[in-house]
Amino acid sequence: MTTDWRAASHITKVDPADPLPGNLSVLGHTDLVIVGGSDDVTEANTLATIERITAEFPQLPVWQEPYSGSHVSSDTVDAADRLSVPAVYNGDSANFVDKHVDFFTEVGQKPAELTGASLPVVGDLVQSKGRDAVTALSEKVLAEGYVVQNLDSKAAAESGVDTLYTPEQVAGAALATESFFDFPVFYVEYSGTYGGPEDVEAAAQYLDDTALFYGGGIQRAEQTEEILDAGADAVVVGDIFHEDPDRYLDTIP
Ligand code: 1GP
Repeated sequence: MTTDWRAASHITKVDPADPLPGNLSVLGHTDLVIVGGSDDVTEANTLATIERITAEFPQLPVWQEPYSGSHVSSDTVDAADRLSVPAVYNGDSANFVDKHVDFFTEVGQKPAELTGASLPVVGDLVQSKGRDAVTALSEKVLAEGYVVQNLDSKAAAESGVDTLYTPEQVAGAALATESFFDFPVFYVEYSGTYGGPEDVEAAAQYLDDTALFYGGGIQRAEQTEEILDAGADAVVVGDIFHEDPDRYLDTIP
């Protein structure tokens, strides 16, 4: 485990809508936890999941990856180290531009929620507290340039993806992520199926400062190694953590 996310090579994606394994000790072997899912996510289940993990592993970085502003509150912003927000290149335009403008519009308009319902609701105080809360959120936001490469995944349905990118397009999206958008993370997402190293190799050639994450279908240490050898900074392991914590341990080299 490392406390610097930029040094992470093994990441666990925890779905707040799925039950956590009874014994969380396996998370002692991962470098970063991302709490997010594509179905039935709420602010309450997100917060409960983050708090359960940070209570057991106070040094482990934990990010919240919301797909709606309704998942975000001052409590989740306080509890998570970062708020990672996917921008999906091969999704519909709503998932690259509109959704994010809507997200920040919504966040900017809910100072009372962000500051907590117990605060006295008096004009300037709430407004200034609200602005502080929005500022705190903005400081934690981290954009992820995303390419979703499994059409059958919930991630594809959620982000309006109906076309896969060629490796050349993945390389172009990676180059744009670092040189144009300046996002700190580029994420090759095969959620639910193992995509192999080809897209990772294509993306890695253009990434120096931007971290390259690969997620999807990792079940064995050999796959983790293949993806890291292809140039990824980190693999993201999801389903198997919920399904079988013993087999999850097999994803760690
Ligand atoms: C999902 O990339 C992650 O967002 C991990 O994928 O669930 O297939 O491991 P899996």
